[in-house]
Amino acid sequence: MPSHDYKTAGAMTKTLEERLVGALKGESIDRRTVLGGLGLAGAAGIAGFSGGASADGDHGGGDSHHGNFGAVGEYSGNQFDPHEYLYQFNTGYDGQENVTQEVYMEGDQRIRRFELNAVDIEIEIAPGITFSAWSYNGQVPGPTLRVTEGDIIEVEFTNLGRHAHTIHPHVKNINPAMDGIPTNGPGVLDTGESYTYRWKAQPCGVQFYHCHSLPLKEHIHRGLYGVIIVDPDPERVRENPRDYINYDGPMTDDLVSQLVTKAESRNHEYDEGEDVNEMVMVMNGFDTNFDGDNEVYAANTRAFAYGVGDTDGKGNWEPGETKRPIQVDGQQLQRVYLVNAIEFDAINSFHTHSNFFDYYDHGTMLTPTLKTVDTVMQCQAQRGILEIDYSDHEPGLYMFHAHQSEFAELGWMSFFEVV
Ligand SMILES: [Cu+2]
Repeated sequence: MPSHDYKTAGAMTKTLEERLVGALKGESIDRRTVLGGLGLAGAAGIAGFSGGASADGDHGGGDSHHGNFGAVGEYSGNQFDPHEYLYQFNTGYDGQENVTQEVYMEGDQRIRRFELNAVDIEIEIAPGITFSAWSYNGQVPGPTLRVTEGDIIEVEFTNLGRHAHTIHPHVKNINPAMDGIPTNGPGVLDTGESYTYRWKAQPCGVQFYHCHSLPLKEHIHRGLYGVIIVDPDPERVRENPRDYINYDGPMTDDLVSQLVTKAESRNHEYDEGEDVNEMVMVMNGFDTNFDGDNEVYAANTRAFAYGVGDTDGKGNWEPGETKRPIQVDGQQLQRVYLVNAIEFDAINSFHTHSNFFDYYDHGTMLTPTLKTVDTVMQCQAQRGILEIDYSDHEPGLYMFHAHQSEFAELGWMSFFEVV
C-alpha cells in the first residue's frame, strides 16, 4: 500500500474527528459551529455534554459516565462493530448470535422466523460519545433480515424497552393487521408485550423496517430501524420477467435469461452471487443534544468508522482501533444495499470518488434505474442497490461519502481500500 496515501487520509480523518468530538464535549455547540472549525476542543467545558440525555426528560444516573471520555480517536465499546455489520445477514438458517431464528415449512410455504426485541441501550457514535438509543436486539441499525421472495417473514416482537413500540415493514403486505402502526392489529406494544407479525416477502429488493410509534420522528431517530433484503427468486423471474424490468418491448429469450442470471447473482442461495461482495450500509444521524438537528452523521452508526486510523491498513479490528477502510477485492463486484434512515434532514446521498456505479432504486427491478452515476440521493426510507466495479482501478484508497459535505465532515466519510 502506498504509505503516503494512508498518512494523509489518516491525518484528514483525525482532524475531522477531533473537531467533531471536541465540539460534542463542549456546551451548547450546534453543528454549524463545528463546521466553522474554531478550535472548540480546547475551550470545551467537558461536564456540560449531554449526549445521553433523553428528550423525554428521563435524565437518569445512567448518563453520569459521560464525563469519562477516551482519547480522541478511540472507541471504548466493542458491542457493535460496523465492519461486521456490513456482512451480517440473518437468513433463518444462520445469522447473528443475538438473533434467534429458524426456518420451517407450512405445507409448501417456507417460513423464515426471527425474534426481535426492543431494548434501550447506550451506543457509542463517535469515540467517547455515547447516545441513549432505542434498538432492536441491542444494535443500531437493527439486524439485517435476508429472505427470498415468496417466503413468509415471521417476526416475534417483544418490547423490552421503556416506551411503546411496533415494527412497521416496507414490504407489500396484504394484511392491515400486520402493518405495525398504532391504529392496526395489535397497535403499539407496551413494555413486556409480544406480538408475532407475518409479512409476505415481496417485492424483491432492499426493504426497510422501523418502529411506527408516535412521535414517529423520535422513534426512528433513536435507532429503531433495520434492513430486510428480499432476494429475487430466479424461477419466478423466468416465469414473470416483466415484473422485473421497466420495459414494454419484445421479451426475447435472451432478455429473460439475462434477468434470470441477475436474479441468481442477487440470491444468497445461488452460487452465482459468490463473485460479488455484498454489504449493507444504513445512512443515519444522531441528534445528541435533542435540538431537532443531527450533530453526528454516519454510514452504519459510528462516525468515521470506515475512515483511516493512524495504525490501520494492516490489522484486524480491535476495540480501540477505531477506524479502517473497507477492504475490497478489486476483482469482485461491490454490491451495496443502501438505506437512508436519517431523521431531521430531507435527504441524504452517496458519492464515490474516482468511480461510477449502477443504481437500482429500491432494488425491485433487475435492470438499473440509473447507469454510470457517481452520486445518488435518497429521502428518508428510500433505498437502493449500488453495483460498483473497481476491476480496472489501481490498488489504494478510494473515498466515498455523503455529498452534502456537511454530513461528510460530521462523520459520514469513508474509504474503500482496493487490494
Ligand atoms: Cu418506537
